[in-house]
Amino acid sequence: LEPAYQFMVRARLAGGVLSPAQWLSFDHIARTWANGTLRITTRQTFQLHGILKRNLKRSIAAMNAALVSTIAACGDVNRNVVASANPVQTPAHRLAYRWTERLSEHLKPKTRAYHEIWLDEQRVAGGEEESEPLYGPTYLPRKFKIGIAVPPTNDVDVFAQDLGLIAIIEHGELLGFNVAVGGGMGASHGDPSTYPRLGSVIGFVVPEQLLRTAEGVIEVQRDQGDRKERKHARLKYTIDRLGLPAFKAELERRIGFSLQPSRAFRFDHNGDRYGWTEGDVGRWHLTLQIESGRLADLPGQPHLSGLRAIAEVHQGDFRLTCNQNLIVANVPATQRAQIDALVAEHKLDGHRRLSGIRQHAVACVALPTCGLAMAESERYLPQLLPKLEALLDRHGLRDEPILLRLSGCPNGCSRPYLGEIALIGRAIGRYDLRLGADFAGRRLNRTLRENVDETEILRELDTLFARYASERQEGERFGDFLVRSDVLPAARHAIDVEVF
Ligand code: SRM
Ligand code: SF4
Repeated sequence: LEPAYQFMVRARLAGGVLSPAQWLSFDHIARTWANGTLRITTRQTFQLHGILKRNLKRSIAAMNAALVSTIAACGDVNRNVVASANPVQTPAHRLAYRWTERLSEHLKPKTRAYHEIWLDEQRVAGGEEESEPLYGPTYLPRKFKIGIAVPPTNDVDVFAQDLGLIAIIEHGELLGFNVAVGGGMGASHGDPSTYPRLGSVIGFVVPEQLLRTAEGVIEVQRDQGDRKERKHARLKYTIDRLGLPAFKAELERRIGFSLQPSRAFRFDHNGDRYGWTEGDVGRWHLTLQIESGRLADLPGQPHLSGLRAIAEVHQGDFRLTCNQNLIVANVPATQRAQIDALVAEHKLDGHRRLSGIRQHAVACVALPTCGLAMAESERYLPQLLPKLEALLDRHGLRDEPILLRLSGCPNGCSRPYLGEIALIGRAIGRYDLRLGADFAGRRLNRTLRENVDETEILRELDTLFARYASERQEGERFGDFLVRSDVLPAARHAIDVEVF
Protein backbone atom coordinates (compact mmCIF):
# COMPACT_ATOMS: atom_id res chain seq x y z
CA LEU A 1 0.00 0.00 0.00
CA GLU A 2 1.47 3.39 -1.01
CA PRO A 3 1.29 6.41 1.34
CA ALA A 4 -1.28 9.03 0.29
CA TYR A 5 1.25 11.38 -1.33
CA GLN A 6 -0.27 14.78 -1.99
CA PHE A 7 0.82 17.49 -4.39
CA MET A 8 0.50 21.18 -5.09
CA VAL A 9 -0.40 22.05 -8.68
CA ARG A 10 0.24 25.51 -10.12
CA ALA A 11 -1.37 26.73 -13.32
CA ARG A 12 0.13 29.03 -15.94
CA LEU A 13 -2.11 32.02 -16.61
CA ALA A 14 -0.32 34.78 -18.50
CA GLY A 15 -1.24 38.12 -16.98
CA GLY A 16 -3.64 36.35 -14.60
CA VAL A 17 -6.57 36.42 -17.03
CA LEU A 18 -9.18 33.66 -17.15
CA SER A 19 -12.69 33.25 -18.49
CA PRO A 20 -15.74 32.36 -16.38
CA ALA A 21 -15.74 28.87 -17.96
CA GLN A 22 -12.11 28.40 -16.89
CA TRP A 23 -12.98 29.65 -13.42
CA LEU A 24 -15.67 26.99 -13.16
CA SER A 25 -13.13 24.31 -14.14
CA PHE A 26 -10.73 25.43 -11.40
CA ASP A 27 -13.63 25.50 -8.95
CA HIS A 28 -14.53 21.93 -9.93
CA ILE A 29 -10.93 20.68 -9.58
CA ALA A 30 -10.54 22.42 -6.20
CA ARG A 31 -13.69 20.82 -4.82
CA THR A 32 -13.26 17.39 -6.39
CA TRP A 33 -9.55 16.60 -6.17
CA ALA A 34 -7.83 19.34 -4.11
CA ASN A 35 -8.44 20.56 -0.55
CA GLY A 36 -11.55 22.59 -1.42
CA THR A 37 -9.64 25.86 -1.81
CA LEU A 38 -8.16 27.92 -4.62
CA ARG A 39 -5.09 29.99 -3.83
CA ILE A 40 -4.30 33.12 -5.85
CA THR A 41 -0.52 33.48 -5.92
CA THR A 42 1.78 36.49 -5.99
CA ARG A 43 2.41 35.66 -9.67
CA GLN A 44 -1.21 36.00 -10.74
CA THR A 45 -2.16 32.39 -11.00
CA PHE A 46 -3.83 29.60 -9.02
CA GLN A 47 -2.25 26.99 -6.83
CA LEU A 48 -4.27 23.98 -5.75
CA HIS A 49 -3.11 22.12 -2.67
CA GLY A 50 -3.69 18.60 -1.38
CA ILE A 51 -4.15 16.77 -4.69
CA LEU A 52 -3.56 13.09 -4.06
CA LYS A 53 -1.15 11.33 -6.40
CA ARG A 54 -3.91 9.24 -7.93
CA ASN A 55 -5.83 12.41 -8.83
CA LEU A 56 -2.88 14.36 -10.19
CA LYS A 57 -3.15 13.31 -13.80
CA ARG A 58 -6.88 13.87 -14.06
CA SER A 59 -6.56 17.31 -12.39
CA ILE A 60 -3.93 18.39 -14.92
CA ALA A 61 -5.97 16.90 -17.77
CA ALA A 62 -9.06 18.78 -16.59
CA MET A 63 -7.11 22.05 -16.65
CA ASN A 64 -5.87 21.34 -20.16
CA ALA A 65 -9.40 20.54 -21.24
CA ALA A 66 -10.30 24.05 -20.06
CA LEU A 67 -7.44 25.40 -22.22
CA VAL A 68 -5.21 26.13 -19.22
CA SER A 69 -1.82 24.52 -18.79
CA THR A 70 0.54 23.92 -15.90
CA ILE A 71 3.60 23.76 -18.16
CA ALA A 72 6.45 26.03 -17.02
CA ALA A 73 4.55 27.22 -13.97
CA CYS A 74 7.51 25.70 -12.08
CA GLY A 75 11.02 24.66 -13.11
CA ASP A 76 14.20 26.23 -14.47
CA VAL A 77 12.48 28.00 -17.34
CA ASN A 78 10.58 31.23 -17.85
CA ARG A 79 7.71 31.17 -15.33
CA ASN A 80 4.23 32.68 -15.49
CA VAL A 81 4.59 36.08 -17.16
CA VAL A 82 2.87 38.68 -15.01
CA ALA A 83 1.33 41.96 -16.12
CA SER A 84 -0.40 44.94 -14.54
CA ALA A 85 -3.85 43.64 -13.74
CA ASN A 86 -5.14 47.09 -14.53
CA PRO A 87 -8.17 46.03 -16.51
CA VAL A 88 -8.28 47.14 -20.11
CA GLN A 89 -8.36 50.87 -19.39
CA THR A 90 -7.10 51.94 -22.78
CA PRO A 91 -6.15 50.28 -26.09
CA ALA A 92 -2.49 50.65 -25.04
CA HIS A 93 -3.16 48.66 -21.85
CA ARG A 94 -4.74 45.93 -23.95
CA LEU A 95 -1.69 45.92 -26.20
CA ALA A 96 0.66 45.57 -23.22
CA TYR A 97 -1.36 42.53 -22.17
CA ARG A 98 -1.08 41.06 -25.69
CA TRP A 99 2.71 41.29 -25.35
CA THR A 100 2.43 39.42 -22.06
CA GLU A 101 0.63 36.60 -23.86
CA ARG A 102 3.16 36.62 -26.69
CA LEU A 103 6.13 36.47 -24.31
CA SER A 104 4.49 33.65 -22.39
CA GLU A 105 3.84 31.64 -25.54
CA HIS A 106 7.14 32.43 -27.22
CA LEU A 107 9.25 31.45 -24.19
CA LYS A 108 7.29 28.32 -23.33
CA PRO A 109 9.35 25.10 -23.42
CA LYS A 110 8.73 23.40 -26.74
CA THR A 111 9.13 19.86 -25.41
CA ARG A 112 6.28 17.42 -25.94
CA ALA A 113 7.27 15.60 -22.73
CA TYR A 114 4.57 17.43 -20.75
CA HIS A 115 1.89 16.23 -23.15
CA GLU A 116 3.34 12.74 -23.21
CA ILE A 117 3.46 12.37 -19.43
CA TRP A 118 0.28 14.13 -18.39
CA LEU A 119 -1.97 13.94 -21.42
CA ASP A 120 -1.07 10.48 -22.75
CA GLU A 121 0.26 11.71 -26.04
CA GLN A 122 2.52 8.63 -26.39
CA ARG A 123 6.38 8.77 -26.54
CA VAL A 124 7.68 9.35 -22.99
CA ALA A 125 11.45 9.96 -23.28
CA GLY A 126 13.97 11.71 -25.56
CA GLY A 127 13.63 14.51 -28.07
CA GLU A 128 14.75 17.40 -25.81
CA GLU A 129 17.71 18.50 -27.90
CA GLU A 130 15.93 19.02 -31.16
CA SER A 131 12.83 20.49 -29.52
CA GLU A 132 14.36 23.17 -27.24
CA PRO A 133 16.14 25.80 -29.37
CA LEU A 134 16.15 28.35 -26.56
CA TYR A 135 16.55 26.26 -23.42
CA GLY A 136 18.68 23.47 -24.86
CA PRO A 137 18.94 20.04 -23.21
CA THR A 138 19.88 21.37 -19.75
CA TYR A 139 17.43 24.27 -19.52
CA LEU A 140 18.38 27.34 -17.43
CA PRO A 141 20.54 27.36 -14.31
CA ARG A 142 17.51 28.51 -12.31
CA LYS A 143 13.95 29.81 -12.55
CA PHE A 144 13.43 32.97 -14.63
CA LYS A 145 10.67 35.56 -14.17
CA ILE A 146 9.24 38.29 -16.39
CA GLY A 147 6.76 41.02 -15.53
CA ILE A 148 5.23 43.92 -17.47
CA ALA A 149 4.15 47.01 -15.56
CA VAL A 150 1.95 49.75 -16.96
CA PRO A 151 2.82 53.00 -15.12
CA PRO A 152 1.75 54.55 -12.85
CA THR A 153 0.81 51.12 -11.43
CA ASN A 154 3.62 48.84 -10.34
CA ASP A 155 1.33 46.10 -9.04
CA VAL A 156 3.63 43.44 -10.53
CA ASP A 157 6.66 44.74 -8.58
CA VAL A 158 8.51 45.07 -11.87
CA PHE A 159 11.91 45.50 -10.17
CA ALA A 160 11.59 42.11 -8.44
CA GLN A 161 11.59 40.32 -11.82
CA ASP A 162 14.61 38.83 -13.58
CA LEU A 163 13.37 40.77 -16.60
CA GLY A 164 11.10 43.68 -15.79
CA LEU A 165 9.42 45.58 -18.61
CA ILE A 166 7.94 49.02 -18.12
CA ALA A 167 5.39 49.91 -20.80
CA ILE A 168 5.99 53.40 -22.15
CA ILE A 169 2.69 54.84 -23.27
CA GLU A 170 2.38 58.34 -24.70
CA HIS A 171 -0.87 59.91 -25.88
CA GLY A 172 -2.50 56.49 -25.66
CA GLU A 173 0.13 54.81 -27.85
CA LEU A 174 2.41 52.00 -26.69
CA LEU A 175 5.87 53.18 -27.78
CA GLY A 176 7.80 50.28 -26.30
CA PHE A 177 9.30 49.07 -23.05
CA ASN A 178 12.05 50.08 -20.67
CA VAL A 179 14.10 47.00 -19.85
CA ALA A 180 15.10 46.23 -16.24
CA VAL A 181 17.31 43.23 -15.54
CA GLY A 182 18.45 41.34 -12.48
CA GLY A 183 15.62 41.69 -9.99
CA GLY A 184 15.06 38.90 -7.49
CA MET A 185 14.03 38.47 -3.89
CA GLY A 186 15.43 35.22 -2.52
CA ALA A 187 18.13 35.15 0.15
CA SER A 188 19.32 32.73 2.84
CA HIS A 189 19.60 33.63 6.53
CA GLY A 190 23.22 34.09 7.60
CA ASP A 191 24.66 33.99 4.08
CA PRO A 192 25.59 37.50 2.91
CA SER A 193 26.53 36.18 -0.53
CA THR A 194 22.77 35.89 -1.16
CA TYR A 195 20.59 38.99 -1.22
CA PRO A 196 17.48 40.58 -2.69
CA ARG A 197 18.23 42.85 -5.64
CA LEU A 198 16.15 45.30 -7.61
CA GLY A 199 16.27 45.19 -11.40
CA SER A 200 18.52 47.79 -13.09
CA VAL A 201 16.97 49.74 -15.96
CA ILE A 202 19.40 49.35 -18.90
CA GLY A 203 17.50 50.84 -21.83
CA PHE A 204 14.42 50.91 -24.04
CA VAL A 205 13.20 48.73 -26.88
CA VAL A 206 10.34 49.13 -29.34
CA PRO A 207 7.64 46.43 -29.28
CA GLU A 208 9.04 44.63 -32.36
CA GLN A 209 12.35 44.13 -30.49
CA LEU A 210 10.78 42.74 -27.33
CA LEU A 211 10.78 38.99 -28.02
CA ARG A 212 14.37 38.99 -29.26
CA THR A 213 15.47 41.08 -26.26
CA ALA A 214 13.84 38.64 -23.84
CA GLU A 215 15.43 35.71 -25.64
CA GLY A 216 18.81 37.46 -25.50
CA VAL A 217 18.61 38.02 -21.74
CA ILE A 218 17.65 34.37 -21.28
CA GLU A 219 20.50 33.21 -23.55
CA VAL A 220 23.13 35.15 -21.58
CA GLN A 221 21.79 33.70 -18.34
CA ARG A 222 21.60 30.21 -19.88
CA ASP A 223 25.26 30.34 -20.95
CA GLN A 224 26.82 32.44 -18.19
CA GLY A 225 24.67 31.65 -15.15
CA ASP A 226 26.23 29.70 -12.28
CA ARG A 227 25.44 26.00 -12.69
CA LYS A 228 27.63 24.89 -9.78
CA GLU A 229 26.10 26.74 -6.82
CA ARG A 230 22.31 26.82 -7.01
CA LYS A 231 22.15 29.59 -4.41
CA HIS A 232 24.00 31.88 -6.83
CA ALA A 233 22.33 30.74 -10.02
CA ARG A 234 19.72 33.49 -10.52
CA LEU A 235 20.29 36.19 -13.14
CA LYS A 236 20.92 38.82 -10.43
CA TYR A 237 24.13 37.05 -9.40
CA THR A 238 25.21 36.55 -13.04
CA ILE A 239 24.85 40.29 -13.59
CA ASP A 240 26.70 41.26 -10.42
CA ARG A 241 29.50 38.81 -11.30
CA LEU A 242 29.86 40.01 -14.92
CA GLY A 243 29.17 43.67 -14.15
CA LEU A 244 26.20 45.49 -15.65
CA PRO A 245 28.12 47.09 -18.61
CA ALA A 246 29.59 43.72 -19.63
CA PHE A 247 26.19 42.05 -19.31
CA LYS A 248 24.56 44.73 -21.47
CA ALA A 249 27.33 44.52 -24.09
CA GLU A 250 26.94 40.74 -24.28
CA LEU A 251 23.17 41.09 -24.58
CA GLU A 252 23.47 43.62 -27.42
CA ARG A 253 26.05 41.46 -29.21
CA ARG A 254 23.65 38.52 -29.18
CA ILE A 255 20.51 40.36 -30.20
CA GLY A 256 22.33 42.39 -32.86
CA PHE A 257 21.02 45.86 -31.92
CA SER A 258 21.64 48.45 -29.21
CA LEU A 259 19.08 49.34 -26.61
CA GLN A 260 17.92 52.95 -26.79
CA PRO A 261 18.30 55.17 -23.72
CA SER A 262 15.60 54.40 -21.17
CA ARG A 263 12.53 56.64 -21.23
CA ALA A 264 11.11 58.60 -18.29
CA PHE A 265 8.52 56.75 -16.18
CA ARG A 266 6.78 57.24 -12.86
CA PHE A 267 5.18 54.71 -10.53
CA ASP A 268 2.93 55.88 -7.72
CA HIS A 269 1.92 52.61 -6.04
CA ASN A 270 2.34 48.84 -6.18
CA GLY A 271 -0.92 47.84 -4.48
CA ASP A 272 -4.41 47.28 -5.87
CA ARG A 273 -7.30 49.75 -5.91
CA TYR A 274 -10.53 48.21 -4.61
CA GLY A 275 -14.09 48.69 -5.77
CA TRP A 276 -15.52 49.55 -9.18
CA THR A 277 -13.64 51.39 -11.92
CA GLU A 278 -14.84 52.19 -15.42
CA GLY A 279 -12.79 51.17 -18.46
CA ASP A 280 -12.62 52.98 -21.78
CA VAL A 281 -15.32 51.06 -23.62
CA GLY A 282 -18.11 51.35 -21.09
CA ARG A 283 -17.23 48.15 -19.24
CA TRP A 284 -16.77 48.06 -15.46
CA HIS A 285 -14.17 46.31 -13.30
CA LEU A 286 -14.59 45.32 -9.65
CA THR A 287 -11.50 44.64 -7.53
CA LEU A 288 -12.16 42.44 -4.51
CA GLN A 289 -9.79 41.95 -1.59
CA ILE A 290 -9.00 38.27 -0.98
CA GLU A 291 -6.99 37.76 2.21
CA SER A 292 -3.72 36.02 1.26
CA GLY A 293 -5.41 35.02 -2.00
CA ARG A 294 -7.11 32.03 -0.33
CA LEU A 295 -10.59 31.30 -1.67
CA ALA A 296 -12.48 28.88 0.53
CA ASP A 297 -15.94 28.33 1.96
CA LEU A 298 -15.61 29.21 5.65
CA PRO A 299 -18.45 29.70 8.15
CA GLY A 300 -20.03 33.06 7.35
CA GLN A 301 -17.64 33.57 4.42
CA PRO A 302 -18.70 31.43 1.44
CA HIS A 303 -16.16 33.05 -0.87
CA LEU A 304 -15.47 30.07 -3.13
CA SER A 305 -19.19 29.51 -3.69
CA GLY A 306 -19.72 33.23 -4.20
CA LEU A 307 -17.22 33.31 -7.02
CA ARG A 308 -18.71 30.21 -8.57
CA ALA A 309 -22.09 31.96 -8.53
CA ILE A 310 -20.51 35.03 -10.15
CA ALA A 311 -18.72 32.88 -12.77
CA GLU A 312 -22.06 31.28 -13.68
CA VAL A 313 -23.52 34.63 -14.77
CA HIS A 314 -20.47 36.77 -15.54
CA GLN A 315 -20.05 37.83 -19.20
CA GLY A 316 -16.52 39.30 -18.97
CA ASP A 317 -13.37 37.77 -17.51
CA PHE A 318 -11.49 37.43 -14.24
CA ARG A 319 -8.07 38.87 -13.47
CA LEU A 320 -5.87 37.67 -10.65
CA THR A 321 -3.48 40.27 -9.25
CA CYS A 322 0.10 39.98 -8.01
CA ASN A 323 -1.17 41.22 -4.64
CA GLN A 324 -3.28 38.03 -4.42
CA ASN A 325 -6.52 39.87 -5.12
CA LEU A 326 -9.19 39.44 -7.78
CA ILE A 327 -10.80 41.62 -10.42
CA VAL A 328 -14.21 40.76 -11.85
CA ALA A 329 -13.49 42.49 -15.14
CA ASN A 330 -15.38 43.67 -18.19
CA VAL A 331 -18.82 43.83 -16.63
CA PRO A 332 -21.50 45.63 -18.69
CA ALA A 333 -23.11 48.49 -16.75
CA THR A 334 -26.43 46.62 -16.84
CA GLN A 335 -24.95 43.69 -14.91
CA ARG A 336 -23.29 45.63 -12.09
CA ALA A 337 -26.26 45.36 -9.74
CA GLN A 338 -26.41 41.58 -10.19
CA ILE A 339 -22.68 41.20 -9.45
CA ASP A 340 -22.98 43.55 -6.46
CA ALA A 341 -25.82 41.46 -5.06
CA LEU A 342 -23.80 38.23 -5.37
CA VAL A 343 -20.76 39.90 -3.82
CA ALA A 344 -22.82 41.09 -0.83
CA GLU A 345 -24.67 37.77 -0.45
CA HIS A 346 -21.37 35.87 -0.24
CA LYS A 347 -19.60 38.40 1.99
CA LEU A 348 -17.02 39.25 -0.65
CA ASP A 349 -17.40 42.99 -0.02
CA GLY A 350 -15.11 43.16 3.01
CA HIS A 351 -12.84 45.67 1.27
CA ARG A 352 -15.33 48.43 2.05
CA ARG A 353 -14.42 48.32 5.74
CA LEU A 354 -10.72 47.53 5.61
CA SER A 355 -7.97 49.45 7.38
CA GLY A 356 -5.17 50.85 5.21
CA ILE A 357 -2.71 48.18 6.30
CA ARG A 358 -5.18 45.32 5.69
CA GLN A 359 -5.77 46.59 2.16
CA HIS A 360 -2.06 46.31 1.48
CA ALA A 361 -1.17 43.04 3.23
CA VAL A 362 0.38 40.11 1.35
CA ALA A 363 1.40 36.81 2.94
CA CYS A 364 3.06 33.79 1.38
CA VAL A 365 1.61 30.30 1.85
CA ALA A 366 4.19 28.92 4.34
CA LEU A 367 2.85 26.30 6.80
CA PRO A 368 1.36 23.76 6.57
CA THR A 369 2.04 23.01 2.90
CA CYS A 370 5.35 24.73 2.15
CA GLY A 371 8.27 22.45 2.90
CA LEU A 372 10.68 25.40 3.14
CA ALA A 373 8.73 27.38 5.74
CA MET A 374 10.48 28.30 8.97
CA ALA A 375 7.53 30.19 10.45
CA GLU A 376 3.82 30.79 9.85
CA SER A 377 2.73 33.37 7.30
CA GLU A 378 -0.71 32.97 5.65
CA ARG A 379 -2.15 31.46 8.85
CA TYR A 380 -0.50 34.13 11.02
CA LEU A 381 -1.78 37.14 9.05
CA PRO A 382 -5.35 37.02 10.47
CA GLN A 383 -3.92 36.99 14.02
CA LEU A 384 -1.36 39.71 13.43
CA LEU A 385 -3.54 42.21 11.58
CA PRO A 386 -5.96 43.02 14.45
CA LYS A 387 -2.97 43.65 16.73
CA LEU A 388 -1.39 46.00 14.23
CA GLU A 389 -4.74 47.70 13.65
CA ALA A 390 -5.12 48.27 17.40
CA LEU A 391 -1.74 50.04 17.44
CA LEU A 392 -2.58 52.06 14.34
CA ASP A 393 -5.94 53.04 15.87
CA ARG A 394 -4.17 54.27 18.97
CA HIS A 395 -2.08 56.63 16.86
CA GLY A 396 -4.90 57.72 14.54
CA LEU A 397 -3.39 55.85 11.57
CA ARG A 398 -6.15 53.34 10.79
CA ASP A 399 -6.72 54.53 7.24
CA GLU A 400 -3.05 55.09 6.43
CA PRO A 401 -2.09 52.79 3.53
CA ILE A 402 0.97 50.80 4.66
CA LEU A 403 2.50 47.89 2.72
CA LEU A 404 2.77 44.80 4.93
CA ARG A 405 4.48 41.68 3.60
CA LEU A 406 4.86 38.40 5.48
CA SER A 407 7.06 35.49 4.43
CA GLY A 408 7.65 32.25 6.26
CA CYS A 409 11.30 32.17 5.18
CA PRO A 410 13.84 34.39 3.38
CA ASN A 411 12.99 33.00 -0.08
CA GLY A 412 10.63 35.93 -0.24
CA CYS A 413 7.56 34.63 -2.07
CA SER A 414 5.47 37.59 -0.88
CA ARG A 415 8.26 39.91 -2.14
CA PRO A 416 8.79 40.97 1.49
CA TYR A 417 11.93 42.99 0.79
CA LEU A 418 9.56 45.49 -0.85
CA GLY A 419 7.31 45.88 2.21
CA GLU A 420 7.23 49.11 4.19
CA ILE A 421 6.86 46.61 7.05
CA ALA A 422 7.96 43.00 6.51
CA LEU A 423 8.28 39.94 8.70
CA ILE A 424 10.56 37.18 7.44
CA GLY A 425 10.38 33.85 9.24
CA ARG A 426 13.33 32.49 11.24
CA ALA A 427 11.63 29.88 13.42
CA ILE A 428 8.15 29.21 14.77
CA GLY A 429 6.96 32.54 16.21
CA ARG A 430 10.18 34.39 15.32
CA TYR A 431 10.85 36.78 12.48
CA ASP A 432 13.27 39.36 11.15
CA LEU A 433 11.58 42.75 11.19
CA ARG A 434 12.43 44.72 8.04
CA LEU A 435 11.27 48.26 7.40
CA GLY A 436 11.50 51.19 5.03
CA ALA A 437 10.64 50.15 1.47
CA ASP A 438 8.75 52.79 -0.47
CA PHE A 439 5.13 52.62 -1.65
CA ALA A 440 5.86 51.96 -5.31
CA GLY A 441 8.36 49.09 -5.32
CA ARG A 442 11.47 51.20 -6.06
CA ARG A 443 13.36 50.78 -2.77
CA LEU A 444 14.25 47.70 -0.70
CA ASN A 445 13.68 47.66 3.03
CA ARG A 446 16.33 46.98 5.70
CA THR A 447 16.48 44.76 8.77
CA LEU A 448 15.78 46.62 11.99
CA ARG A 449 15.65 43.56 14.29
CA GLU A 450 16.64 39.95 13.71
CA ASN A 451 14.90 36.89 15.11
CA VAL A 452 12.32 38.62 17.32
CA ASP A 453 8.95 37.46 18.59
CA GLU A 454 5.57 39.16 18.29
CA THR A 455 5.89 41.10 21.55
CA GLU A 456 9.14 42.69 20.37
CA ILE A 457 7.74 43.36 16.90
CA LEU A 458 4.67 45.12 18.27
CA ARG A 459 6.76 47.10 20.73
CA GLU A 460 9.06 48.38 17.95
CA LEU A 461 6.15 49.23 15.68
CA ASP A 462 4.22 50.99 18.44
CA THR A 463 7.15 53.36 18.99
CA LEU A 464 7.59 53.96 15.27
CA PHE A 465 3.86 54.49 14.63
CA ALA A 466 3.82 57.08 17.44
CA ARG A 467 6.72 58.96 15.86
CA TYR A 468 5.18 58.67 12.39
CA ALA A 469 1.87 60.10 13.63
CA SER A 470 3.51 63.12 15.23
CA GLU A 471 6.54 63.82 13.01
CA ARG A 472 5.51 62.94 9.47
CA GLN A 473 5.37 65.54 6.76
CA GLU A 474 2.27 66.19 4.68
CA GLY A 475 1.47 63.08 2.57
CA GLU A 476 4.64 61.27 3.67
CA ARG A 477 4.42 57.46 3.54
CA PHE A 478 5.52 55.31 6.47
CA GLY A 479 8.51 53.80 4.64
CA ASP A 480 9.73 57.20 3.44
CA PHE A 481 9.34 58.62 6.93
CA LEU A 482 11.51 55.85 8.40
CA VAL A 483 14.24 56.51 5.87
CA ARG A 484 14.13 60.29 6.44
CA SER A 485 14.18 59.84 10.22
CA ASP A 486 17.32 57.73 10.01
CA VAL A 487 16.02 55.00 12.33
CA LEU A 488 17.22 52.20 10.06
CA PRO A 489 20.72 50.72 9.86
CA ALA A 490 22.88 51.37 6.79
CA ALA A 491 22.16 49.08 3.83
CA ARG A 492 24.66 46.37 2.86
CA HIS A 493 23.67 46.40 -0.83
CA ALA A 494 22.15 48.97 -3.18
CA ILE A 495 18.53 49.48 -2.18
CA ASP A 496 17.24 51.95 -4.79
CA VAL A 497 16.44 51.17 -8.40
CA GLU A 498 19.30 52.15 -10.71
CA VAL A 499 18.28 53.74 -14.01
CA PHE A 500 20.87 54.02 -16.79
FE1 SRM B 1 7.93 31.04 -4.22
C1 SRM B 1 9.67 28.25 -3.61
C2 SRM B 1 5.18 29.55 -3.09
C3 SRM B 1 6.17 33.48 -5.62
C4 SRM B 1 10.80 32.94 -4.42
N1 SRM B 1 7.59 29.19 -3.53
C5 SRM B 1 8.46 28.16 -3.40
C6 SRM B 1 7.71 26.84 -3.06
C7 SRM B 1 7.38 26.14 -4.35
C8 SRM B 1 8.43 25.95 -2.04
C9 SRM B 1 9.31 24.86 -2.57
O1 SRM B 1 10.14 25.10 -3.47
O2 SRM B 1 9.21 23.76 -2.04
C10 SRM B 1 6.44 27.44 -2.38
C11 SRM B 1 5.18 26.57 -2.40
C12 SRM B 1 4.39 26.82 -1.15
C13 SRM B 1 3.09 26.12 -1.10
O3 SRM B 1 2.88 25.32 -0.15
O4 SRM B 1 2.24 26.38 -1.93
C14 SRM B 1 6.37 28.80 -3.05
N2 SRM B 1 6.05 31.37 -4.43
C15 SRM B 1 5.05 30.70 -3.79
C16 SRM B 1 3.73 31.41 -3.96
C17 SRM B 1 2.52 30.50 -4.01
C18 SRM B 1 3.60 32.43 -2.81
C19 SRM B 1 2.22 32.96 -2.56
O5 SRM B 1 1.87 32.94 -1.38
O6 SRM B 1 1.55 33.43 -3.45
C20 SRM B 1 4.02 32.20 -5.25
C21 SRM B 1 3.72 31.41 -6.49
C22 SRM B 1 4.16 32.11 -7.71
C23 SRM B 1 3.63 31.57 -8.99
O7 SRM B 1 2.41 31.57 -9.17
O8 SRM B 1 4.44 31.22 -9.86
C24 SRM B 1 5.53 32.38 -5.12
N3 SRM B 1 8.42 32.85 -4.98
C25 SRM B 1 7.50 33.76 -5.41
C26 SRM B 1 8.12 35.05 -5.56
C27 SRM B 1 7.42 36.32 -5.96
C28 SRM B 1 7.41 36.55 -7.44
O9 SRM B 1 7.76 35.68 -8.23
O10 SRM B 1 7.05 37.67 -7.84
C29 SRM B 1 9.44 34.90 -5.20
C30 SRM B 1 10.50 36.03 -5.10
C31 SRM B 1 10.96 36.50 -6.43
C32 SRM B 1 12.14 35.71 -6.90
O11 SRM B 1 11.93 34.64 -7.47
O12 SRM B 1 13.27 36.15 -6.67
C33 SRM B 1 9.63 33.51 -4.85
N4 SRM B 1 9.97 30.64 -4.09
C34 SRM B 1 10.96 31.59 -4.14
C35 SRM B 1 12.22 30.95 -3.85
C36 SRM B 1 13.60 31.65 -3.77
C37 SRM B 1 14.21 31.77 -5.11
C38 SRM B 1 15.61 32.33 -5.03
O13 SRM B 1 16.07 32.91 -6.01
O14 SRM B 1 16.28 32.16 -4.02
C39 SRM B 1 11.94 29.58 -3.61
C40 SRM B 1 12.93 28.47 -3.26
C41 SRM B 1 13.68 27.96 -4.43
O15 SRM B 1 13.42 28.30 -5.59
O16 SRM B 1 14.59 27.18 -4.18
C42 SRM B 1 10.52 29.43 -3.76
FE1 SF4 C 1 7.47 28.84 1.50
FE2 SF4 C 1 9.39 30.55 2.11
FE3 SF4 C 1 8.00 30.85 -0.14
FE4 SF4 C 1 6.83 31.35 2.16
S1 SF4 C 1 8.60 32.47 1.35
S2 SF4 C 1 5.96 30.10 0.48
S3 SF4 C 1 7.76 29.88 3.49
S4 SF4 C 1 9.34 29.17 0.31
